[in-house]
Amino acid sequence: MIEETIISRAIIESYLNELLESIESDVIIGGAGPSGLCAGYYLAKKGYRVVIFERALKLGGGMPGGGIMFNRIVVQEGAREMFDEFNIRNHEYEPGYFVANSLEATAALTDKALKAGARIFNLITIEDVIIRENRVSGVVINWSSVEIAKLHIDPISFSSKVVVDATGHQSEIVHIVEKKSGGKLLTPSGRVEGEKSMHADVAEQFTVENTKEAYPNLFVCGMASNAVFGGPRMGPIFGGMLLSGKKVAELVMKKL
Ligand code: 48H
Repeated sequence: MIEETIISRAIIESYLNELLESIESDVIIGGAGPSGLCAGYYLAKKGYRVVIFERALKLGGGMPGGGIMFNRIVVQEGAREMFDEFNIRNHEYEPGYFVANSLEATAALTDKALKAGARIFNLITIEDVIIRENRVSGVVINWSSVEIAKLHIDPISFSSKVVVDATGHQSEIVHIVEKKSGGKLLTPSGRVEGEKSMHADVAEQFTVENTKEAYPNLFVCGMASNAVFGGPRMGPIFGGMLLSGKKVAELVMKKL
């Protein structure tokens, strides 16, 4: 006989235990798009306590949508080893251009990050940060449904040694810090420089080069790097996102 109350208890207890264990961690990553998942995987694999908060119901950010809803992505020469690392099947379309199914890529990144030990909480939005002595030391979260319904309900806080903004084009966490720190970011102007128009070749390099600390203890990766440091966009080529996730993991490990 199946008892409904046991199902309820199993879900509530299991989820709350994991949430409680996540109140203090090494790294909080905002956003479970390709760069955030990739960063989470590399950090968790090395034994760091990683917590990822994702606003949406489903993971993958812009990846499952491929290019204009055609569920395919491309990576360039130099990023193909990332496909190998995550066991994402692909083929060389033209020399140097590797194409893969974006749903398989999303599933593979998610599976690897979770199995490496990253704790992923979907349906949760980071709406603020904790700053102590001019350093980011955690995030403030609420249910995404509270945000969507515009309910006046206070959030709760989670602390970590480092925070990674992997929230994509909006670079939401850095924007919060910019607003509340009065423009003291580690960017040329001290503010968010803003994303520029499409230029895939430049953009892919820019993403990786500008994967770095944007405020003490707050790193950016993926599309947030371009938005914060003023680089162009690149369309549905994802090598830069994956390499950026890997790079931010390495930088965070050095910092910790
Ligand atoms: C919790 C949040 C919050 C928040 C947002 O957009 P993403 O896929 O991000 P990246 O940088 O890993 O990948 C970018 C890529 O998908 C892309 O858009 C490309 C390559 N564009 C090129 C172009 O020219 O357009 O994922 C970010 C994730 C999303 O799932 C959001 O829901 C989530 O972050 N998110 N989660 N708290 N405040 N803000």
